[in-house]
Amino acid sequence: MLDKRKFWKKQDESYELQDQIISIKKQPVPSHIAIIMDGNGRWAKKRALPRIAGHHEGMKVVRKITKLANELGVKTLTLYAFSTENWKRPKMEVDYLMKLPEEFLGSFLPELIEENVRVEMMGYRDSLPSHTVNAVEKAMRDTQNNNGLVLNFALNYGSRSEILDAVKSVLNDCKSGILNENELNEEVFSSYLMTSKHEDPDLLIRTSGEIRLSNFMLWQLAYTEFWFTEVLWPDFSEKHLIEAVREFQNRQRRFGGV
Ligand code: V07
Repeated sequence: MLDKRKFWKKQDESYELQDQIISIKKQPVPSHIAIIMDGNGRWAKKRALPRIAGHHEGMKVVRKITKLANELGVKTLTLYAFSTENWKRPKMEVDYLMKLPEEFLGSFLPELIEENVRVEMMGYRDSLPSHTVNAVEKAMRDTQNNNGLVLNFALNYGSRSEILDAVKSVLNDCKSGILNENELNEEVFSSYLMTSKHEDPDLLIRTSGEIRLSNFMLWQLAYTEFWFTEVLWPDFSEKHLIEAVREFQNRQRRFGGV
C-alpha cells in the first residue's frame, strides 16, 4: 500500500535538493572532485554485518553521488575504488570487491549512458582479474563518445608506483631522444602520469574520519582543497557532497577577497 506521508516526504526532499543544486550552481563548482570512499567495513561492523555488505552499500552511494556531481556540472569525478595495498585483505573480500565493477555496471551502465557520463579507469590493469578489466573496458567503450561527467575509477591504483613509472618512462624517452631533459617541466611530467588526460583535482573528499592520503594522487593534489568528514561512505549522501562543495566555494571566496 502507498504510504502517503512517506511519498510527500520524498517529494519534499527532492524539491529541497533541486533548490540546493540551483543555489550552488550560482558560484564556481569544483571542476574535478576526487573522493577516498572510506568506512565501508566499519559501517558493516556497526551493524554486525560482513564487510562485503558495507562495500555493497557503498556501491549504491557511488551511483547517487555520480548523478549529483553530473547535475552540478562537475567535469571529472575520480573515485578511489581499490588501492594497490588492498590486495592484503582477506581473499574472499578481495574476490568480492573484484566483482563490484561488474555488478555496478550491470545495474547502472544504461543510466550512465542515458546521463551522458563517460566511464574511465586509472590503475594497474595487469594484476586485475580479466572479468573485472573486461567489464570496465566494455563500459569505457560504450561511453567513449559521451561528453558529460567523466567518472574516473582508481582501480588497483597507487601513487608512488605511478610516479616511479613516470620517472622510468621519462628516462627512457630521454635515452631514445623523444624527450630532451631540458624540456622536462611540471606540465611535461604530468603528461606521464595516469591522470594525463585530466586536470588536477580542485577538491578532495575523504570519509570516515581518517586524515591522510593513503598513497592517493600525491602529485596531483599539490594545490587541492581537502574536505574531511566523520561520515562513513555508505552513509554519505547528496547533502554531504553539497556541504563539501559549499565549503569549497566559501574558501574560494575568502581567497578571492584578499
Ligand atoms: C567498489 C564500492 C564503493 C566503496 C568503496 C569500495 C567498494 C564501484 C566500483 C566500480 C569500479 C569500476 C567501474 C565501475 C564501478 C567499485 C570496487 C569497489 C573495486 F568501472 N564501486 N566499487 N569497484 N566499492
